[in-house]
Amino acid sequence: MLAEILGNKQIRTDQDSLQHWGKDWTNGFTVAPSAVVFPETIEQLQELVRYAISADVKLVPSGGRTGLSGGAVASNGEVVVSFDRMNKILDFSEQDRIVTCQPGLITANLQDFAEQQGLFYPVDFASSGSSQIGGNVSTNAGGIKVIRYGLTRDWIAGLKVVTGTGALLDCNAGLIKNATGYDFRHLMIGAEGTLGLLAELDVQLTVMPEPQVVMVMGVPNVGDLLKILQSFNAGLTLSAFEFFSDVALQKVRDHRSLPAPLSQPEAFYALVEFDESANSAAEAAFAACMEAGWVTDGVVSQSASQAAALWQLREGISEAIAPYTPYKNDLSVRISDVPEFLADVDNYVANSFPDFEVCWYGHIGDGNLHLNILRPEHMSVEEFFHHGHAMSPKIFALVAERRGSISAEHGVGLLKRDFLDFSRSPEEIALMRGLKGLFDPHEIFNPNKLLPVDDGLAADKN
Ligand code: 2HG
Ligand code: ZN
Repeated sequence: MLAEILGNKQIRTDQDSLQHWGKDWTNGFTVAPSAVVFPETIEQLQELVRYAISADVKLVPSGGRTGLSGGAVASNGEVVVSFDRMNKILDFSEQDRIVTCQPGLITANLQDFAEQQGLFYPVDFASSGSSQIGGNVSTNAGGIKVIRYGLTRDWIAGLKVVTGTGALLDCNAGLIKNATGYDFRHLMIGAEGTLGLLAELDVQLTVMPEPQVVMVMGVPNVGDLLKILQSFNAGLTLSAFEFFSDVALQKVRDHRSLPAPLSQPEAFYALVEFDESANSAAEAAFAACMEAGWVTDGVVSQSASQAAALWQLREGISEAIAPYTPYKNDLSVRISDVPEFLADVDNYVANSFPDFEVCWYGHIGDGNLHLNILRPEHMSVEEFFHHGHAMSPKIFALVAERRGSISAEHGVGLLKRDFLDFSRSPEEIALMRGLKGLFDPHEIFNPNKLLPVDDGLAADKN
């Protein structure tokens, strides 16, 4: 009985709670957990696992529920394990610059804590005000500063995890050097809650960067974006290199009533961020790009608030297009493959669904494109998703042609589970299954996520 493990206030079974905690930001999946629980200690996590084994109950770990691949959706009577009450900072070592925290800590609270120490936690994205660090670890979250600082994986110095037998593993303990074999820490990062319940995290902080300057440029030809990136990279260290199309800009401007950044619209825009001291190098790169005709105009922030206002143009897009119930995709190819890949996807959509509007944006400096196709007003959500389903294998085939990834940062979850073989080989998937069996022998964690259903059939690629 759950009530033997947890207090009354730590268990909810009312419909509103089940619907609230039983899903993330992904649309289109049934939401039907049997209970939501709110453990507060590692011991309670272990007891929950033992209970799940004995009662044959499945557990769905749940963080800030900002995921976009259905990784935290509970569709079939599972117990949702919310980390909302395991949200504390437990320790900080000034010498090591390591914060030890619980997995439910909100990402923005970690960033604020770092700042209070005069330090910096560099993984950042639009949903950092709601997402939890445990969820970030589970998807190896990327975001807007990867080009300079890397992914969540690069900042996790250690973690504790409760495996599917109830055992507690203490992985790496904040060490810099550790040559004692397989690093289970890295296996848990990006595992989407399929191998264990994260119990504690050691997060590395770094030095605070200089104040940042943001520049937005108008770019008529998407193919020139990489030339612009190269030109900036040659002269300075960028903290971000993002892009968005004019379609995306119009949506975010309408949604937030924002002014146009430039006097004339362009088909695409590049947003770059850099240290204040790199200002003149950035101006020189900008001038070279203008000279070459890759860029037609630009605007540079003169203050932190102007920088934040320019960032809104990029970070507000996802929210602004949500009412269009878009067909969403989060893809990556090598940076050098981006222009051709993007053109191939554009051609495919234009030829197959001429009245669909494509809204491109993303972390182009990482080769990571967010492809959102907007539902036409006259079309029902059902019909549109049906077309989306038909589009997926075609688009993923274009990804696979370039040995790219069908999920760059949002994860596989339920959404892309049946398409995993476009990015991972049968041998890899078999090894993944083997690992799942080792860490979760009773199959209690996050059922049906990440790994394709093992029916012996390959996903339909036609
Ligand atoms: C972003 O970069 C997020 O804005 C969300 O990863 C992307 O909604 C999306 O497609
Ligand atoms: Zn993103």
